[in-house]
Amino acid sequence: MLSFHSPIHAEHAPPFEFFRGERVPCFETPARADFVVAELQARGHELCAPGVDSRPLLEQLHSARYLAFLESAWSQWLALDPANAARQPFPSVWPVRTLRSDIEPENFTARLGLYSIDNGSPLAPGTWAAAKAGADAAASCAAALAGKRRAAFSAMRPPGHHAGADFMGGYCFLNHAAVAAQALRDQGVERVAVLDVDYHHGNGTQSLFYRRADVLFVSLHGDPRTEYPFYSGHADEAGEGPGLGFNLNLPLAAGSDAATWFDALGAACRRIESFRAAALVVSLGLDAYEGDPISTFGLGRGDFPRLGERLARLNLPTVFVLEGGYAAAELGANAVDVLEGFEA
Ligand code: Q9C
Ligand code: ZN
Repeated sequence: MLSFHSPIHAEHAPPFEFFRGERVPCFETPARADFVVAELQARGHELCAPGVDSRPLLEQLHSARYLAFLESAWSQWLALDPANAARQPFPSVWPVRTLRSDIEPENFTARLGLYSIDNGSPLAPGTWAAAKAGADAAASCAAALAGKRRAAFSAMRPPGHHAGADFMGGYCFLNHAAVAAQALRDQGVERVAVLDVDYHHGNGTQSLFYRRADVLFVSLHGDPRTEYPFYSGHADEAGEGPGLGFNLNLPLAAGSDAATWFDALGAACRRIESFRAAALVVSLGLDAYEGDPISTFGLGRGDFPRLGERLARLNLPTVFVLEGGYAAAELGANAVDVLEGFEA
C-alpha cells in the first residue's frame, strides 16, 4: 500500500511520562514508527515523503490560539530558563468546570493545563515538527485518494485521535485522522466515515465532528468506566444538533476477546454502510493486540489480516492513519498485516 512517512517523527522523543507519581519511560516512542517503516520496506510497500502542507486543514479543525501555543511551546518553555532544555514541562492548573478558560494566562505551565486533558502527553523540542509532519502525511493520504488510489497509509507518530480543537491528550497533539477526513470533504466527498479501532476512545475526533452530519464517527474501544480517556466514549454519546445520530460509540468491557471485538466491528461496518459513506478514514491503533502493555483486549496476531479483510468489504477509498499500539516490536507486523489483509 502507498504509505507516507517522514523521519521528522523522531524529533518528538520525550524522555519520560508519569505513572503513579513516578517517572517511567514513554510508551509512545520513535521506535514504534521505525518498526512500522521497517516492516513496510521488508514487505515491499511503496513509501513516500508527505508533500501536502496541512496548515489550512489544521486551521479549520484546531483553534488559532491552540495552534499558536503548540507551535511555540518549546521555545516559550526555554525562554523561562535555559536550563529548561533538560526539563520536561508539566501542566500546573486545569480550568475544570467553574473555572474560566476564555482568558489565556501568561504563565506557561498554567497555559499548558488550559490546553491539556491529562498529565500524560509530554512535550519535547520537536513535538510541533513531528505532529505537523504527521498532519502533512494524513493530508497526503487524502490527496492520494483524489489521485484515484484505492487506499493510503500514514505511518507517522505521535498519534492524533485524543487531540481536539484546542487540547492535547493521550500522547496526541494534532488530530491526523480529522485532517484526512476534512481533506476528503474539501475534495468534494459528500459523506466521510471515520472508524476508530484504537483501544482507547477517540475523544478528540469525536469532539471535532460531534455537531456535523457530513462526517460519521464510529469507535470501538475499552469501556471508559475503566479505561482511558474515562470522560468520553460512552454508548449514549450520539452527536448533537445537526450531528445527532452521526456518532456511534461501541464501548467493550476491559478484557474483551477477539470474537466480541469482531462482532462490534461488524456493527460498526453496518452503520458505515447505512450512512452511505463515500470514503473511509481508519484511526488504526493496534493496541487491541493481546500483547499490548497498557491495554486489555485479546486480539491475536492472526486477527489483524482479518481486520483488514473486513474493512476492504466496505469497498471504499480508505485512508489508514497510525494511532496507538505499544507492543513496539510487533507493531510493524500487526499494522502491515491490516494493510495486506485489506489489499488481499
Ligand atoms: N500508564 C493512544 O493510544 N494513559 N493513547 C496511559 C499508562 C494514556 C493512549 C497510562 C493512554 C493514551 C493514542
Ligand atoms: Zn490507544
